[in-house]
Amino acid sequence: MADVTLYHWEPNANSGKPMLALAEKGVAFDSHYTDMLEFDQHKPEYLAVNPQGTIPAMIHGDKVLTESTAIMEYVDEAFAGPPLMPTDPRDRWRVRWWMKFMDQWLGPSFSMIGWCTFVGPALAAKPAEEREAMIARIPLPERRTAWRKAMFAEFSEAELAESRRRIAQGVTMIEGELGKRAFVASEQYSLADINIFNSTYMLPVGNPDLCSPELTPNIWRWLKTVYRRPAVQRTWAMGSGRFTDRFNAIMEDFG
Ligand SMILES: N[C@@H](CCC(=O)N[C@@H](CS)C(=O)NCC(=O)O)C(=O)O
Repeated sequence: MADVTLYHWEPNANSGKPMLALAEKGVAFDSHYTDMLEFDQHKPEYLAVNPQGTIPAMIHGDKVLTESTAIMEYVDEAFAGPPLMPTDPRDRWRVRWWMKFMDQWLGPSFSMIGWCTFVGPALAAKPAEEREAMIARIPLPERRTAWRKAMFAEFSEAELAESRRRIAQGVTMIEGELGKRAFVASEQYSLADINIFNSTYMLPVGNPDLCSPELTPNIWRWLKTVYRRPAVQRTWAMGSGRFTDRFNAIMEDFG
């Protein structure tokens, strides 16, 4: 046992990043499912691990590690197993370029649309005072703002339109890269693929107008290849299936 504990939600977005990296490396970990919709990430037990109140967080021995992309890089360097960074400097640059692009520019747009279409509505049935109390417990002011917008449907049309624009542009860019090589950043599977896959596998479900075998054949090939990796299958078995079941069904239909 590698003495690793991971606090995570479903195997997608930021939580899915260290989950998939650990699985690729063959590192067993103690899984703490932290239910975002129950606001487990703002409860005192979790704030004692990560005072910022965001998931994921990983404990390795006596070290507490936060920030999903930085955790993946740590996992790749700290454990044996197949390397998740290429060796060529330009390929390594490309991995870092895409992870920065995802974390700073495209990922937040996927997140905004997800919060608006899934997270907010999932909590809408709770009385307004209960939702206010949940918001009051959030440690970071910017997260309080985001949660308020999600829970009270306050994202503006302009914000949503910008997120949709970024997602459409991001899909075009990823499709272009995957036309040049087997994986996003190099000929080998890397942290960039893990990062991008976690935010894009729902595209065929939520945005069939942007991502389909006909519209984005390169993304489709890559989605199928990544989906079939044993590490992905093992990791997805750890989730509730809330998101992944719908993608599984599409993969079965289209093969
Ligand atoms: N930059 C952080 C962001 C973490 C983050 O925002 N995680 C989301 C889940 S994908 C979260 O904790 N949301 C719940 C909240 O903000 O209360 C990372 O990459 O780890």
